[in-house]
Amino acid sequence: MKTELLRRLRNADSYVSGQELCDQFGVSRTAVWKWINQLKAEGYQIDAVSNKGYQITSYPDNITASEIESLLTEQDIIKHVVFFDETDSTNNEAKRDAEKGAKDGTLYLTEAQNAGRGRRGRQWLSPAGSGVWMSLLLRPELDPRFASMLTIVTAVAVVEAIQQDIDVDCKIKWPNDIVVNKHKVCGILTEMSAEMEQINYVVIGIGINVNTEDFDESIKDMASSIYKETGVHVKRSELISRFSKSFSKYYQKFLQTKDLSGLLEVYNNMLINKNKQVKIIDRDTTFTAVAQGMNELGELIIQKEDGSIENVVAGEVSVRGLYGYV
Ligand code: BTX
Repeated sequence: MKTELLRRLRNADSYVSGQELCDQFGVSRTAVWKWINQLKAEGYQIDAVSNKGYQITSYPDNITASEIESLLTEQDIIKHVVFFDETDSTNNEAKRDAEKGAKDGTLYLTEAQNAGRGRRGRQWLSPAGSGVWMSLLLRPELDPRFASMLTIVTAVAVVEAIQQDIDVDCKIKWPNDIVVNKHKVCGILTEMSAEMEQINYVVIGIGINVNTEDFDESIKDMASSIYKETGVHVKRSELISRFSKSFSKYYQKFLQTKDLSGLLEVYNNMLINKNKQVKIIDRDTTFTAVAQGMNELGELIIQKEDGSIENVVAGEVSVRGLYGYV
């Protein structure tokens, strides 16, 4: 009921009368009043005027389940939100729940992670109150070979969600680091459980440094936040809602084609490496090439110094700028 009340007040142009709320939800005025007080305690400023009713005048930077769910519509990929004040890792939460049968479209979200994970066993620092640390559980009918492409779909949706709200030059470092002014503001970790030809579930973990002001010594040279780079405080719930809408759009395209052709142009326009010289770091060699763009399989097309064209695969090589991370 809290979600529905929040949605009703959020979507109203002006005051909503107490009586209307009682009728809509089939509860007493005292019950409505209690829910209003709960919202106030969570930081929503609500104007209550006799004979007029209630109106929200200011929203806190909350990422509770009811806050996120009140922003979703039928078209959203996110159907249900599970929120934690703190957890080890939302990817772990999603995987634990998936094993117990949790549904496609469930989002796991937390204020802080004490064991946030990056790729290949790396750590993802996830302090309280300033970031979006979330994992989306999906159960696509898809050959497991294609699952890693979901990371690319996610990267495009995150960039679109960030750029819809603020004027910022947000880019993707192939395959899926999201950077602003050459600093990493978001990382994505996709994990999967599958049989030979069928996916049981995919968990897409997304960490976005949104309003972070200070970074740990170990990452402060390469990491940054949207706030640090732009001076703009972004409401995290609205960012998540925009992400959900963008992701839903590109995910539908992806499921139709089972490759990245539907978002190739968008992705390549976001690619910071495009037409730039990069260092390709292979298991036993490092060489310089020009990155030409990504193909529909998610591979990076490069032109080597001898003029030959090659496609390199994420996971087998990594890419750096000539003079640093980007
Ligand atoms: P990655 O392996 O590309 O990045 C990890 C590396 O990034 C670390 O080794 C460190 O150098 C740097 N790093 C650590 N924390 C941060 C940070 N907050 N901002 C910028 N750089 C950082 C990227 O892995 C995948 C990250 C996914 C994180 C999400 S959060 C929700 C979900 N739960 C979970 O445990 N992981 C995912």
